[in-house]
Amino acid sequence: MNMEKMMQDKAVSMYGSDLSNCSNEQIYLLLLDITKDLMANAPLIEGDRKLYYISAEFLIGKLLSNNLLNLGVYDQVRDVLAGMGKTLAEIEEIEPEPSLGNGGLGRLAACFLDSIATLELPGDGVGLNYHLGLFHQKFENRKQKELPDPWMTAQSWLNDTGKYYPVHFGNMDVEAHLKSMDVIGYTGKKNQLLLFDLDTVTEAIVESDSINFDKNDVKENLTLFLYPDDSDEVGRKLRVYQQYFLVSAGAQMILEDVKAHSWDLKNISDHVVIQINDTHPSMVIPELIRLLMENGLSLEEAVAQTEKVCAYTNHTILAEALEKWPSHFIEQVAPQLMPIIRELDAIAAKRDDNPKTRIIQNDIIHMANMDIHFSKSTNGVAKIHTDILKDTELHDFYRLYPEKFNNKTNGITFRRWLQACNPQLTKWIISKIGDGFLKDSIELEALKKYAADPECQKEVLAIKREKKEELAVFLKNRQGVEIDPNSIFDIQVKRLHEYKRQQMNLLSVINLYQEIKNGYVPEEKVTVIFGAKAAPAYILAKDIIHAILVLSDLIAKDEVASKYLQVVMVENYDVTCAEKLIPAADISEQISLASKEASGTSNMKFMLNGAVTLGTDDGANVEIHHLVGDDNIFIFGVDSDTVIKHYEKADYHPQDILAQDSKVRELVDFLVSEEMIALGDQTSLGRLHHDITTKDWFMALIDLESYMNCRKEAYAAYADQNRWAQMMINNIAAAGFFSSDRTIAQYNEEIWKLK
Ligand code: GPW
Repeated sequence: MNMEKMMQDKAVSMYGSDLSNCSNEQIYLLLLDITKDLMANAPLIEGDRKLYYISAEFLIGKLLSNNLLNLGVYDQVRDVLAGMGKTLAEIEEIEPEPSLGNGGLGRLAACFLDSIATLELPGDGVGLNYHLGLFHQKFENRKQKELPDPWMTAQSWLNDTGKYYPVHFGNMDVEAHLKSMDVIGYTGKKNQLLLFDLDTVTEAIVESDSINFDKNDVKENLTLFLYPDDSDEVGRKLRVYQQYFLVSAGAQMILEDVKAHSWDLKNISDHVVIQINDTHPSMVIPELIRLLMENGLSLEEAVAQTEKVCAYTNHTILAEALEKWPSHFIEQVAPQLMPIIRELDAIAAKRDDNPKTRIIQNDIIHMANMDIHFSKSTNGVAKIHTDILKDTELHDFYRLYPEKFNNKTNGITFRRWLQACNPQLTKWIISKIGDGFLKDSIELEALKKYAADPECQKEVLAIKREKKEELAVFLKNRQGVEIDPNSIFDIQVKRLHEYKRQQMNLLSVINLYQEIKNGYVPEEKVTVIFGAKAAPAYILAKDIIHAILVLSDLIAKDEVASKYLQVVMVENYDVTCAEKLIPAADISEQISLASKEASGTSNMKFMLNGAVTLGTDDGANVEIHHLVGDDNIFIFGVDSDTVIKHYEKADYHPQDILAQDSKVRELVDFLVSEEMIALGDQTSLGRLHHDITTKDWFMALIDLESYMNCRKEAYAAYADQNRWAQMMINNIAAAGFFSSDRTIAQYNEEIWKLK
């Protein structure tokens, strides 16, 4: 096809003007139109068995480049734009990023949709269409402020199916309105992302300049935000309304699909598999049973089919993240589910007399327990995570159902996280080993033989340098900060959580700052970059953001320290930002407390783009470590067994470390030093200091010393640029395992069995 002519014709038909006179916004809209047309004509992936990936989040990111790439017209569009003196990146700036996710779980769902379509497996995403997203993060007075994140525009990737499904809540009936987006795979065939919405939702009920709204008015607020504040009861109940809305509409749509194919509902498990993405959509189990019974199946038949249809993915061992709802919530929101949940609880009791595996305990419904009993599969998301589930967290269930447990180490789509965000590196790889790795990622291993080649080392260093310069321009435009591409880019980007230990990174930066003030002259300048949103009700996480922002300014104001050290916190970290930060990173910070990060996925993205990991043996880092070997990674810290024992014995006390180690004491006390308080909020800094010195639940201090040493080693290694480049190439070469195409092939072989 002649892309230039298509674009010209569109310019005339849409604006009555020549393409060369179009603004960037006009070009974006005409490309959106062309791309949507091409996708509308792409064949749907079909088969006699279909997957529904049901999830509260789909963190899909901007779609223009990705869709052009998968349609095979990316290069043509890029060339037409180049002829006009424009880049795709410039045009894509116009596109708003859909705000339909929060973190790794949502981004994983998006990578999976890309791989499912690329492997030509029939599988749709099922979720909700949040009008104002999670929230837009702004920094004000060095603190996080949350604002609505309206992302929907008149023209967008979203299509209206015109379909509605009735959802019956205990106190009202509503109509779920189905919207959809095409999900195009790399071979040009498509699935759908199906998103339910409610027409009566009113954005105007949200206060201006905050994310507050009347949480009682469900008809007006249901799909306003992802994860409404759950620090009070109405907020928690609103989450349950959202969840039931999703699963009830979703299950009805699935049954409609089954009937449209003339498949027999009594054998629905021959034709349908539902992957439950953590516990937010768990109520799909009793809802599906209820609907099957309405369609004539007996309770026994409906339960047996549902247990064969559903599969559950666990993404955490943190007990507080495993959802539990008081039964009176369900009684109020979806009373029709309670008799079924009670039946399921009775069946569970018959299967096991262990009270810990019961679904209802003290009138609280344990969603994960329901998932494990009534799904055919329970999987963890990295080897160590699945092992911990089997051995510790879910051990009672593992004894009951050993055959249900399996591991599916996470993956990332190389289309977005290499080809689209790092065309320079992609081109370089192709020049060395050909383009076979784009279809079969394991072929990246062939790069290994170039790791020691000085010419290749020079080439990858030059590409990294170019990406660092691109990032510098991006941050200057986005946030007005200037960073130095000559410095080491040491990056930690992920949701803010104590277990991820951004506070440990902060303490280590304080150490470097103090050393410089005491006369130490680092060999290389360092730019430490953070990006993280904190849940609005998570006070301590917001205190950590505040401390980072205060330290950032403190260092910037210091004439000597600022020569060698800069701390930047990126505002409103999102997928768009990640696509700029990750290709520019030298060091990938993956420093969670061992055992706590189920997998992590940015670790894989960084590695693929030639950053070297500085991290603990946790989550997928363990597998990265194994693949690259000791020489191509910086690992520190206590291991997961040690951590788990500390929790069992309750014998970790930060006071012990503080009493023994005066240096650590000094670093922690710096949080409430005069210098910090002069720029910061004493209450917030004091609260953080108090927590670290008295609780430190996620043990930042246990690894601080070894982290600081390891970080120094990494900086020293960087100074030897040849050795560093060798590590970079070895990391890229070993990243093939982490393609989500591999992950999805495993889900399909072992759980879904599509095609
Ligand atoms: F708590 N993850 C996430 F397990 O992003 F539900 N949000 C969540 O709510 C949860 C997990 C939940 C992340 C994990 O923290 C991360 O380790 C993992 O890589 C990612 O899910 C995808 O599996």
